[in-house]
Amino acid sequence: MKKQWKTACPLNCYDVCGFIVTTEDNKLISIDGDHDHPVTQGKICGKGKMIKDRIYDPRRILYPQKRIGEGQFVRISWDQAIEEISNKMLAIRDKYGPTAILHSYDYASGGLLKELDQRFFNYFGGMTKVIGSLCWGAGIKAQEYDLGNSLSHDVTDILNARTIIVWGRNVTTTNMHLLPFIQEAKKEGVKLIVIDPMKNNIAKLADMYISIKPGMDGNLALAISKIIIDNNWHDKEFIQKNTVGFSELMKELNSIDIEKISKEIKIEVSIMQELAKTFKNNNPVTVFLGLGMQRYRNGGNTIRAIDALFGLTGNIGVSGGGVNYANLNVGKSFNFDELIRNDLGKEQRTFKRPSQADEILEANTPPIKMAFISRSNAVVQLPSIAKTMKAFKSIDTMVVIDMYMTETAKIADYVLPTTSVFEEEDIYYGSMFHGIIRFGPKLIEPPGEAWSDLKIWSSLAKKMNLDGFTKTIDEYLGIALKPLNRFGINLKNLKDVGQARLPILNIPWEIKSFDTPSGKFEFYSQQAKDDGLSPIAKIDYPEMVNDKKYPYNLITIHPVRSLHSQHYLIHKKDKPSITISEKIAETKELKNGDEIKIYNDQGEIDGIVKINVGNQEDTIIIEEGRWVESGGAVNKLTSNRLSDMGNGSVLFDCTVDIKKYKMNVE
Ligand SMILES: Nc1nc2c(c(=O)[nH]1)N[C@H]1C(S)=C(S)[C@@H](COP(=O)(O)OP(=O)(O)OC[C@H]3O[C@@H](n4cnc5c(=O)[nH]c(N)nc54)[C@H](O)[C@@H]3O)O[C@H]1N2
Ligand SMILES: Nc1nc2c(c(=O)[nH]1)N[C@H]1C(S)=C(S)[C@@H](COP(=O)(O)OP(=O)(O)OC[C@H]3O[C@@H](n4cnc5c(=O)[nH]c(N)nc54)[C@H](O)[C@@H]3O)O[C@H]1N2
Ligand code: SF4
Ligand SMILES: [Mo]
Repeated sequence: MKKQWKTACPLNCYDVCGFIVTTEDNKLISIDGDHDHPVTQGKICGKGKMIKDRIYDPRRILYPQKRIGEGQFVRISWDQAIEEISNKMLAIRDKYGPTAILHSYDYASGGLLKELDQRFFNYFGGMTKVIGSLCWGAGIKAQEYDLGNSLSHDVTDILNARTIIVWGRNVTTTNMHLLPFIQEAKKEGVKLIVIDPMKNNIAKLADMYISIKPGMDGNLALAISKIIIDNNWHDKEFIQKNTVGFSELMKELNSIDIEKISKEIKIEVSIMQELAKTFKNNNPVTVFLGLGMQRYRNGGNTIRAIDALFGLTGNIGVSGGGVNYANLNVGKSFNFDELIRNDLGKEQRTFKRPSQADEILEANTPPIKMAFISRSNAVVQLPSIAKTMKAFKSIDTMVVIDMYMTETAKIADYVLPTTSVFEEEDIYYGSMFHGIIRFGPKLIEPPGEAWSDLKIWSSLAKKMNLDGFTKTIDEYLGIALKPLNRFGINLKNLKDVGQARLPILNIPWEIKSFDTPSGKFEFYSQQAKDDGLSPIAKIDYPEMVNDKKYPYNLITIHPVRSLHSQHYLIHKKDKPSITISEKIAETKELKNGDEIKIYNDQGEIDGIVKINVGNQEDTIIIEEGRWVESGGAVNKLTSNRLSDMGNGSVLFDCTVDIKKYKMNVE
């Protein structure tokens, strides 16, 4: 009999869409949008729909696998897998201590129970774990310095703005459910400004599109701030009552040479003046910050400079304003402390996510003897594939938990097959955008012998006699929801209704009490200074401006058709489009369809030229996520250095050159 279920998209995406899933006799029939979801309102993207193809793909791993040679695996039983892995863990802990075991993970699923992998290692007595982020680390830290937290307005508040700035967020690709709200606001006469090196689809809808040189947004924000102050357009009352460090910021602004910045960032002074005037004539202004623009050496400073612009114009804590970057209070609503029990992991060492390969290779007190990789396709998604491969291959025993033989799984010693979203129960949430959470029931039986991540960790714990892993799923979810009970959200009603709106503020900072040490918005952050950074946002540059060897900036944006590497499993292998500006096309005598190589010291990749009119002149854009075997894996070219703050990545702070090897003769 056909049945319909409410659930959610588990993919690591802004939108965490509401799904209606139809099943019939333990078979998935279709995945559709749920009109009952207040933000996603019945629409979902192709990646969500394609979860079905992933689930039924014949390449799904159905049984535990043990590697017996280069690329060769044999099926083993779960008993054998659990026994051998536990024995190795115990022997390593005895000889070297628990920090000789690395737990490297990312956030591939929005399921709450997925965090229990950390509980496992804490009950084990510790581990080496990864901190920081490939994704948004620098910007999060920046907002913590300025505001004490990174919070977004309820998306409907966009209608109260008079200007919307989409600053480096590729809305139509990465956050498609923001688009209808922008369109509605536009109909009401709200002005849309887009600042991005790429003339993307949201830029094409804008009233004003500003093409900026990559990594230079902070300098633009400071230049606009200076113009605003020179014209006396700043919000003196907000500054006086709610901020600290304005005079120090003023000193930095006074030293700025607007003409020089204009040349460096490739934006005319008149455009900067027009932008500045918007903050006077068309307030309140709200900004949707993307994550791409902080994946540079100076990424944190960039976000601090933009925060400062919004602080000095009083666009923080007001309806229609806001510096929308992340929405961390979503994740902070749950009782993760009790779920994860970090207090129990007595011996802990940390590696930084982006640079973990270097740290694995350098570690000797103790060395890394074993690694667990879960919720991540690290080989493809970490910067510098060559370094990642070298580091992982240097580890005696590597265990990967995944549903597919990814290029990370292929070099593992044990590959453990896990269940997919509809084969297990969980609660789904995301800290990037909205505060609607959903319960996802188990809808179908897992294929073969796939086990949920939780069952894998619980079985390992049982084998090693670690207590703390005997609770039921309901008990774990109950613990997570405890802080929400007083707001009427508990597991029973979440299961009954299917979704709940978290009690987070629609307008963050409305009462002007900030989570900083001073309780105010901090233009000047003593914490930043104590961390060895500039206490205020300053003129700063990405690493690539110093690179004289390779002339072009390479930005490797998130793919339209895939959630990172995940959907490339299904897509037919094709060469990536390499999007270039008109100027590059002219200089290198390239036209659409030509086959080219882009390269730097680290490697090269092939692709097909696509010219995008309006793109920043020296910038090349390729989508990330392609697998190494299909030839377009962009992290062959990226660097694993760290950004200025928050242990963020510098994935976009990358330079390359171009070689043509085949002309398009059409
Ligand atoms: N389809 C799809 N959607 C996704 C994902 C996916 O893989 N596929 N991934 C999800 C995840 S994990 C994340 S983190 C988000 C990321 O969401 P976004 O931040 O929107 O996406 P990115 O591709 O990281 O960044 C892309 C935008 O930043 C611009 N950009 C790059 N450098 C600069 C710069 O220096 N200045 C400015 N102003 N702009 C710059 C690019 O041109 C592009 O428009 O998307 C989520 N949504
Ligand atoms: N060059 C470049 N590189 C980038 C980026 C970029 O913009 N440019 N973006 C970065 C960003 S923002 C991010 S967030 C990272 C993402 O990096 P990853 O999270 O490593 O990327 P995915 O390709 O989504 O890989 C997730 C893997 O987890 C598996 N998986 C899915 N669900 C589960 C589950 O429930 N349990 C387990 N055990 N496994 C599961 C999937 O099958 C898949 O193989 O990539 C980063 N890398
Ligand atoms: S990938 Fe994002 S937009 Fe697509 S269905 Fe999932 S949550 Fe929605
Ligand atoms: Mo991300």
